[in-house]
Amino acid sequence: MPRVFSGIQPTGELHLGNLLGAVRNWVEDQHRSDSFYCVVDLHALTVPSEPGSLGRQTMDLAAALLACGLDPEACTLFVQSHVPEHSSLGWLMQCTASFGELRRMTQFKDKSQGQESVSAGLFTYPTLQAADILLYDTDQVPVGEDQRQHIELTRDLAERFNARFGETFVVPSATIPRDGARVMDLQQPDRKMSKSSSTDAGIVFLDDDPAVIVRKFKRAVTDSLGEVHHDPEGQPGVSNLLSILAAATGRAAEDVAGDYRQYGPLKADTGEAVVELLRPIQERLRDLRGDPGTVEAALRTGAGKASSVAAGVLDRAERNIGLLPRT
Ligand code: AQP
Repeated sequence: MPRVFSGIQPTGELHLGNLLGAVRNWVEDQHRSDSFYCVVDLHALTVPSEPGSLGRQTMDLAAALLACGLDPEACTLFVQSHVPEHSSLGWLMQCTASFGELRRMTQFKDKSQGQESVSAGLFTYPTLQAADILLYDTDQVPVGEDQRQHIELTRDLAERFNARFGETFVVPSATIPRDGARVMDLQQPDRKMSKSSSTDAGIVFLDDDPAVIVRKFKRAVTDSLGEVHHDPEGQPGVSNLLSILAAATGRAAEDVAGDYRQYGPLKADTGEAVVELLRPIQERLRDLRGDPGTVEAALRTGAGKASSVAAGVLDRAERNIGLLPRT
């Protein structure tokens, strides 16, 4: 079975982009791969947050992932800081990457823009992400389109390390879905839907009320062309709706476009399809929020399984790079 690894930051509530771009594929992969899914809380430290909120957000995100269908019997779900090997290998990766290649990362440019103070961690976090992936001898990394550049960097670092210090890491590949790979903000369709957007109107959160979801789609920004084509460059708002409807109903966006001539019915049907997609997830999430013991137990088991793999790979990397073995 291929080994799969992916992670998600507890920087806010899970949204439709996270679900369609990544988490839905994780749920499918857990039955056909040896899958490791990680709530990457150390990555969340790279941007400022309310003191004391990170633990709560980590628990809530873990509950949301279980509600989406991750099954602790079928996959390994854990919290990054519970497996200290991530930080240790992160340092080896920092020393493998160059300043120039980190400076080229577009996510760093996006996230640092306009910030008063930018942490060194935000600059180096792709090296910790590389460590996260490489620690599990990962074959495939299911992610949204925005992560493609970071997975390319991970591959480069693995190949460089292997060439300098001998075969150490499996070189992973990204798996990116056809529809839903880049869900755009409903109010600013030229920007990806993101937890940290300044306004909520363009983001569909997993536990938004059905009436709120329908309203957000009704108010989605489109254009004045009055035609329905899947053309992300020319009609970004309309194309985003088509991609979401396609991803929610398992059809191709170009095919869905043929069903519509006006924007109103497209918005209404997309809103309804998303409400139906989220309904069972919301029910499970309500139950899990009232049962923190179940979430904690899943994370405890997951950390144990993850540590046993991570320890072996870190040991291999430390020996190959030449660190003195512990006796
Ligand atoms: N809009 C999106 N469309 C498709 N996929 C997306 N992903 C994120 N946004 C979209 C995918 O979700 C996974 C987890 O991402 P993350 O939350 O760890 O980090 P992110 O990509 O930085 O997501 P956000 O929402 O934009 O968070 P903030 O605002 O904290 O930076 C990844 O596989 C990602 O591709």
